[in-house]
Amino acid sequence: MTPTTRLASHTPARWRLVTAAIAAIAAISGSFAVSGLTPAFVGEPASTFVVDTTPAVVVNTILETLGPLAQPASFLLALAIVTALLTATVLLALEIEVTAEIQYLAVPLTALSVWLLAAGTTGAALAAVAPALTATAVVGVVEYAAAHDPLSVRRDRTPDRAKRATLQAGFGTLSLAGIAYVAGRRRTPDSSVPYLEGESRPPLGERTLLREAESEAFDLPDAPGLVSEIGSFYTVDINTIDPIVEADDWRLSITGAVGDELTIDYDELRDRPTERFFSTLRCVGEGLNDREMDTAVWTGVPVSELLEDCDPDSAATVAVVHAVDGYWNTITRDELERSSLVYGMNGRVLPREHGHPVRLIVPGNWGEVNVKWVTEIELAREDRDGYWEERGWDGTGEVRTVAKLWSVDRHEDGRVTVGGHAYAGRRGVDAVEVSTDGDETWTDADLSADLSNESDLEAPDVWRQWRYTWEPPDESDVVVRAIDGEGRLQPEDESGSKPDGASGWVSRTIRTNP
Ligand SMILES: Nc1nc2c(c(=O)[nH]1)N[C@H]1C(S)=C(S)[C@@H](COP(=O)(O)O)O[C@H]1N2
Ligand SMILES: [Mo]
Repeated sequence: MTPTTRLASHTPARWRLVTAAIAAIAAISGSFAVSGLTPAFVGEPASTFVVDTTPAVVVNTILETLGPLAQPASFLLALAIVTALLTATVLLALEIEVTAEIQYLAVPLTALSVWLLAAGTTGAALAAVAPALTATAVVGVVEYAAAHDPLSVRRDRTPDRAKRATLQAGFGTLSLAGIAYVAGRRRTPDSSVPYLEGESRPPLGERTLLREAESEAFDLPDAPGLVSEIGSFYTVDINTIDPIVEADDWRLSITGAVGDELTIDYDELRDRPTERFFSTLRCVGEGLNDREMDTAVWTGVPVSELLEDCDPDSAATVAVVHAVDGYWNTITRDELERSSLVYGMNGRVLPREHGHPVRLIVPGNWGEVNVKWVTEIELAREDRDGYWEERGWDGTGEVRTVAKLWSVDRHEDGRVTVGGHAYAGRRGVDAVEVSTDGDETWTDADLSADLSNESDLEAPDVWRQWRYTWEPPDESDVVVRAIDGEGRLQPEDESGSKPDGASGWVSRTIRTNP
């Protein structure tokens, strides 16, 4: 029996599934090659979906168990969802061809449906052509091979050529994925951001602060200086792919309980009086000795400067700060009055991952209130839960005092230098004490200069480094604790980070010959 048409769909059902899956991967690769990690990438809506629909308890458990791996894990889950959706779409096209018995029908159907899916979810019609084309190419190649397969018509033989074509399409797609990865990385907006004022170095004010930080810093192996480099400065946010907001499109509104609402654009913000200052950020979700704590020189405008123009209601005791990514948080009116809207970081334009073009910096409070990609400051008369407060955290207030042990430096003469960073928000750090006998006796560590007086800010908020050198016996139990500027000792009782930040003293056993 010789059929008059030889449909690709005469291949067994499992090969159609394999073909569809390969087409799906080709589509994702094509999309990434053209769009990179931007909102036009087909993976983006799925990752937003994953973030938005994962219940709070699950998010918290994942964050606690996976820590820094939580973000890549949720991205992989998003990619798996897109792969499944695209596979189903292409498979449907192939099955329709089988049912309709119209040769090559799956080719236009794939093109149309993949495009619709990509364009519909990302909203980027033009960029959606890429995944549609790559998926269609895979289906087309397999169809063609099957149509010219003399064996596929014989029931007792597997359709070898179609099978081979499917495998080849698979390998082809793998190499496409490799090329797409390289191309897509290039399309992903560069994080090596330009300096403010478009010069080849930081502007004078920022340069002075950066130089001061550099000259005062201890050189502690494995630990940052007094200012963290962009790129190694930690990032925490609810997005798997960060929003891209062009400075020209950015607006900030001050709304709610104000006499006159105010909307300001990027140029208008940059025309306002500028201040530059050190400020340390620390995430409330951070483990006691973890590294979600960093310091930068920020450049921006005091929020009080803008509030003067909009006549806030005297009963407006809080401000709800909103962002492009749907994130929001609430701070008190006092905290708002001493916050800044910053557009510069370490003398550079504020990078995308830290909230480009403008974020809020609230000196002394936990990281979560330092809203990135800020769009609206809504004054209100009553307190309201923020994004993380709705999820059981209590991390909008002042940071806890902490001394980190991040650096262990073994010298050739047998002595050891331990060191790290201590931070107590606006209270400042007065001393760091070290015990090398597990909490029996305590000695003052060396402290790096207090940089807070260098900033333009009235309420400085900056960490200090500490270090201590001694000649240990074979093994010593090192414990560190900070004393804040109000003379208060860092509390010893241990607690995890949820809901209001990890507590306890960092300790570590140091062996001379590890
Ligand atoms: N828009 C927005 N702002 C945000 C977040 C977010 O998810 N979305 N995360 C907050 C949290 S939890 C922290 S700790 C800080 C981290 O700032 P960084 O990424 O610049 O270090 O940003 C805060 N601002
Ligand atoms: Mo955070």
